[in-house]
Amino acid sequence: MIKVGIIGMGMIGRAHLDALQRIPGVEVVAVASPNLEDLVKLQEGFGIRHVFADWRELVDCPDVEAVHNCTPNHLHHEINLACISRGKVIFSEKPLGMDVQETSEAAAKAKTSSIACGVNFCYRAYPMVQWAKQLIQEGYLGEIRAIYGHYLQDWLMYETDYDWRVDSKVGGFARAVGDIGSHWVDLARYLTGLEVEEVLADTSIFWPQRIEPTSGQPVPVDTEDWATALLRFNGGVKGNVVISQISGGHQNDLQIEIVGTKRTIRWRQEDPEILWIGERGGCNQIRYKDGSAMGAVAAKHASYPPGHPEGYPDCIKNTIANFYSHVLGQGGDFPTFEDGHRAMEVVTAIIHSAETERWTRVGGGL
Ligand code: NAI
Ligand code: SOE
Repeated sequence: MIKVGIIGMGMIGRAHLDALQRIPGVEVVAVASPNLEDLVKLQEGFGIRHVFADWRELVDCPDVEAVHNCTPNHLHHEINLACISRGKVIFSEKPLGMDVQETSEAAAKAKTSSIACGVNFCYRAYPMVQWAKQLIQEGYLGEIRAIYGHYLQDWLMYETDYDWRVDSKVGGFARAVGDIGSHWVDLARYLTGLEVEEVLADTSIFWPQRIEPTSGQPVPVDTEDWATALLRFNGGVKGNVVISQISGGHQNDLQIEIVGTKRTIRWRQEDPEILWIGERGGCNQIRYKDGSAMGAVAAKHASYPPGHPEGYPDCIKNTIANFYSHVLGQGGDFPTFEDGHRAMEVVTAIIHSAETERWTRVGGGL
């Protein structure tokens, strides 16, 4: 059994705990978060050996072999590097760091270390995304011409909506683009194997101040609610993406459409069991998850039979299962720190392009 510790027990830390309990060969032995009272409830409820108020104690705990970093963004880098330096497996939440300086350092350290280092770009691991990737690799779409889509949310649409992500010191200089745009970019890269080379972007802060709930007072906001970006991928492939956290009615609406010379496919996170296939003169199709008909890799990501819907907790579980399959030497396709750095390079170029109102080249990886 690989002994795992989770740092940060908010929304996603609990999702990691849930996922880890569904994966053979791993055992959660420790959790860390500032609120010890909550942790004690988790300890009793799930039989977790150690609880720590300070993440450093968890990283130093000799019982812990692998760490899941589920803290707010400003803590990702320090914790990830502490794990690598202690030889502990690290699975970090996204974004990998606050800026490209941090993400390039983390990716470089991960590359030269023998430690497994993963980042939770979880949307890759839905069965229908896996199947879409397989279809693209087999040439079912023909040559790729364009990639476009959006990632829209509405949970920050009012002036009274507030979260640590709004504060650039905690969330980073890019909010909507870093928080959710990074997922879209990762998915585009993962599905097609293409890299974004240049961007031309426009961003908006629709709420230059928001009401901070603890004080009830307005505070200035310096992170974007919105971005539109034209993208140039390598090989002349065109793209565009709309990223918004103020679009009423869109809760977690990530959509990606890929146009090839033969066919087009579309996948949408809020209807994850469906893949739309468009074909001129070919009766467009809506295809549903069915492990028996999708090919071995995609089928491995479907834990239940057709007609038994799987969703967000399952894609987290699949992502983490793939990571531990790699850790256990059984092979496993998972998002690496290099992927985390690549996504941050695109995020940075989008914000820079909006500031300068110019086409901006994206850094070229490590
Ligand atoms: P959250 O605000 O719900 O939870 C953050 C947790 O970290 C809280 O329990 C908080 O007490 C804890 N924390 C704060 N300071 C800490 C410290 N010094 N040491 C230990 N714990 C500390 O936030 P949420 O939504 O869980 O997000 C956390 C991270 O996960 C973010 O980086 C976010 O981008 C990422 N995330 C990724 C998702 C994905 O789909 N891959 C989904 C949701 C979040
Ligand atoms: C909030 O915007 C959030 O939880 C992001 O932090 C996640 O990465 C995304 O998957 C869902 O929305």
